[in-house]
Amino acid sequence: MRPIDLRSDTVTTPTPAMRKAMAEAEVGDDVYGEDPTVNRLEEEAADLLGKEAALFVPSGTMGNQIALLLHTRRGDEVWLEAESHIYWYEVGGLGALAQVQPRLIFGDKGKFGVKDLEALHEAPDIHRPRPRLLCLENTHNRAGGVVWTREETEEVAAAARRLGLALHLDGARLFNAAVALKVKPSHLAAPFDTVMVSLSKGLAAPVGSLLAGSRELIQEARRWRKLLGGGMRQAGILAAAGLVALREMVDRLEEDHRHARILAEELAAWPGLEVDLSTVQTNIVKVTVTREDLEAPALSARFEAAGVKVSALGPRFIRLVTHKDVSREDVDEALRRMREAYRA
Ligand code: TLP
Repeated sequence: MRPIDLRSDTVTTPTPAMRKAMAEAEVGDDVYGEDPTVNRLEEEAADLLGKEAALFVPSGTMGNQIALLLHTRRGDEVWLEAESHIYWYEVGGLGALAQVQPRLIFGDKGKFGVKDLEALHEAPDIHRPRPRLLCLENTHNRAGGVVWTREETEEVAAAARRLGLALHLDGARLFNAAVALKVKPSHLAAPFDTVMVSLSKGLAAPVGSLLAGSRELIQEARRWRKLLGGGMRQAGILAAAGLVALREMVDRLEEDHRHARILAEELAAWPGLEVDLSTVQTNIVKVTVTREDLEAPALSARFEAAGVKVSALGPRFIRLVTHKDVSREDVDEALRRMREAYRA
C-alpha cells in the first residue's frame, strides 16, 4: 500500500520538467555571482515580488534568519505573532543568531490588528530594548493556512511604520495566499521591506527559498548568507528547478486548496474532531482532537498504520497539508483509510 503523505507540502518531489531543467542547467560559481541560472531566478523572483533584488538561499529558515540579522542589532526587540514559524520552528535562531528578544502578539487565527500593535508600544526608555522589526506570516502555518489580505497587512504595516519598525514577511506560502485571493504576489509583498518565499513547498522544487528586498538590503543579505554557510557554488542546478517552480507551479495551487477543503469538510463532521472551516483557506487543515480517550500523536500513529501520514503538532493538534503529489483520488482514498482507522 502506497502511503498518502499529508504531513507537509515540503514532501513534494520535483516534476519531470524540473529534472530536465536541472540536467541541462547552465551553471557557474554563484559565490562569484557567476551562475547565470541563479541570477535569472533571482531576477524573476524579484520581479514577481515587486522588489529590486532577491537572493537564492538554501532554506526558508535561512531566509528568515538573514532578515532578522539585516533589520536588527543584538538586544533589539522583534514583534511577532505567538504561533509564528520564526518563533516556533527556527531552532531558537532569534536568540542564537540575531540575538534579539521576541515580543509576542497573541493573534486571532494567526492575525492581529493595529490595536494589538499599539498596545505593545512603550515610550523609549533606557531600561527597554529597542523595538526594531515586525514579522508577519502569510499564509499562517500553525493557524491552518490562514491568509492575510493586502488591506489587512497594509493597515498593520502602516501602524508598524508609525512605531518605527521595519517589516519582514515570512511568505513561505505566499503563492498560496496570492492564488487564494486571486492577486499578484507583489501586491501582498508591497508593504514589506523584505519578503521570504519558498520554492520547496507547494511549488515542488527540491531545495530553496528566496529573500527579496531593496538592492542595498539584498547586497548585505549576500554577506550574511556567506557567513551562515549558505554561499553555494554551481547552485544553478537547483535554481533551474526553482525557475520551473515559479513559472509553472503557481496556478495549480488552487487544486491543493480544493483538496484541503474536501478533507476539512469531512473531518469536521467526525465526532471527537473539530475543524474551524473558516481557517481552511489554502492547503492546510488544522484539526483539533477533542475526544478525551485519544491524543493527537496516538491518532496520527493510527492513521499512519492505515497508510496516511499526518503531522501531530501538539497534544491535540493534527495538521494535514495537500500538495501536488496528492491527487483527487488520493484525497478520497486517504479519507477512506482514515475513516476506517478512526472508527476502529
Ligand atoms: N515549515 C515546515 C516545518 O518547519 C514546520 C512545514 O512542514 O510546514 N516559514 C514557514 C511559515 C514555514 O512553514 C516553514 C517550513 C519555514 C518558514 C521554513 O522553511 P524551510 O523548511 O525551508 O527552512
